Amino acid sequence: MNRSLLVFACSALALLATGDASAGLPTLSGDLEMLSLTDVTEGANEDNDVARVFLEQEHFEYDPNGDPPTVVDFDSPGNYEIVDDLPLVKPTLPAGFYDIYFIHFDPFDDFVGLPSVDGTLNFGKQRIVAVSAVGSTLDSNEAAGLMDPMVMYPTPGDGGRGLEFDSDFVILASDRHSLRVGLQAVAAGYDQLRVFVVPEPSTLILGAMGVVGLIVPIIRRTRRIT
Ligand SMILES: [Ca+2]
Ligand SMILES: [Ca+2]
Repeated sequence: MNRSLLVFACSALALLATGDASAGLPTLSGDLEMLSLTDVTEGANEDNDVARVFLEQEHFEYDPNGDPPTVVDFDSPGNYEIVDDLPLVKPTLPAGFYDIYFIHFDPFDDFVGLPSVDGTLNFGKQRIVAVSAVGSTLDSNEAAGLMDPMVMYPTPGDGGRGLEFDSDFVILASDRHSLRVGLQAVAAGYDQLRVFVVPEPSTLILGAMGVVGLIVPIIRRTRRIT
């Protein structure tokens, strides 16, 4: 009896420790739509009214000692509305296991007016670690393998793909659970971002503590009985 309870406790702890690393897809609101894309080059998936979001990699292990180094555009909560809001030196992405999401907004090139979208991704129990939103940064991520190998990406150096931090904006919430994006078409350009998320560590620890708290008294009780 004790033994089977211990096995159960160990299995539960192992499950919590290794993760339900992905706590499910983010909840989207506003002009965002979850849609897997296989081609994010300009013109391949155009829409004036919605930006597409998809999971590029799930639980991807990035190790800067083994993989090519890569950078991100910001890794701190805040409002990024103008170029000066971005850090002067691009932060490097720390080692870790990431779920990586891609956001793609590409209006039709013959648009009238200025198509724009505004929406929020809420990652629930996952935490946003970093965001890439400049073309050269997105290129760097892809060169380091932080992308979906089944997706066709823009040619490195394609300046049209990143955000313009005067007409576009990104807000990373202070709790790191949600990201708001406001994207606007400029000429024939398009807007792309990459978001790196990890499970909230506190939920794993609290979950493991909860299991221990439940199991230990049961084991003690059965020991007394047997
Ligand atoms: Ca276009
Ligand atoms: Ca833009």
